[in-house]
Amino acid sequence: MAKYFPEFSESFPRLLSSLRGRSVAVVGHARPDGDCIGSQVALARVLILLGSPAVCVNPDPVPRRLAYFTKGVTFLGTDQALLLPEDTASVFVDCADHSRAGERLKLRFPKPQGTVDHHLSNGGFAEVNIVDSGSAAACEILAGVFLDAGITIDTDTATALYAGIVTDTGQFRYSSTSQRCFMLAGELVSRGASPAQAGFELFERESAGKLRLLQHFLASLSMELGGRVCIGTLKSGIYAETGTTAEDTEGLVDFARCVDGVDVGVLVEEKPDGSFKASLRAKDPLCRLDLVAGLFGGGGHACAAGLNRKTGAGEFRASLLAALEDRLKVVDADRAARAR
Ligand SMILES: [Mn+2]
Repeated sequence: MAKYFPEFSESFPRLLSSLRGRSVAVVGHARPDGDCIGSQVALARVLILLGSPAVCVNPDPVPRRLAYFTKGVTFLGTDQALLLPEDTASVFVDCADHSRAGERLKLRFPKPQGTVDHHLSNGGFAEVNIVDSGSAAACEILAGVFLDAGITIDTDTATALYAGIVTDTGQFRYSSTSQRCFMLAGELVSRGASPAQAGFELFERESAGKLRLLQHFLASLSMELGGRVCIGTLKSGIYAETGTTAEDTEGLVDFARCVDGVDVGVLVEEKPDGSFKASLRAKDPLCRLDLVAGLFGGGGHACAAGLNRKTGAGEFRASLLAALEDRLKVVDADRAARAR
């Protein structure tokens, strides 16, 4: 009996049987986070257990703090993945569409056998789409469908899944955190995942440079739209100056969001070539930041979205604030309607 995801009780076993005996690439997105790495590792470990030679493929290296969660699996970069046998199947995890893994991997795996994802904007680009935007994490979906299908979850798989749930729920705080997250986290702990060890690896191993980066970010913060939007910028060259890398930006935007009265926190990272990346975070899913990011070619979740632009850093701040101002008017109208 499917307890956690009855809607996938037919499709997930169908995905597994389509992969049986085949080599599989479990593909994740660029700049991978805990949910991406956790879901890649967990699915690859289960496929290996079921007899399919599976490897993880990611356009970027595994971040230092997530290496602990990769036991028993191999990660390949894009160049190495292009050398995989022609008939290698693919499953994309935590990716709203397969371009999130980069254009070269999209071309290499044009018609994936499966996707396991929780992004609102995932339109279902694979043969079997295990997509639920009501889930806090791709790891929540995987944990549920594994248990529903009676698949054995060993300690290292449980640990990888737990890491994904704990990161994508903001340590069980974000609005996406449901009773199901706690039930599944409990099942994973009963199978050997250690909240203390996972918490240590994820949140208590920051680099000293991260604190210097945080100082720069906090110094750059400015309140906009009457204190409802808080924006911080990391100037190009800041990584070299502080001895950090792009992975050290993880969590910075939460300092912008967590201020009382702020609806949306923003982190803008400027790059030497004039391109930039923006991360948007909201407290309330009514903000639908996936729609705001979509105006600039990005996407994501209602409370967490992002975008990358090649040019236009100069004008971006004003355009973004105009878009957020429009969005917050809709939010205010929605809130007023709910209060009535
Ligand atoms: Mn995720």
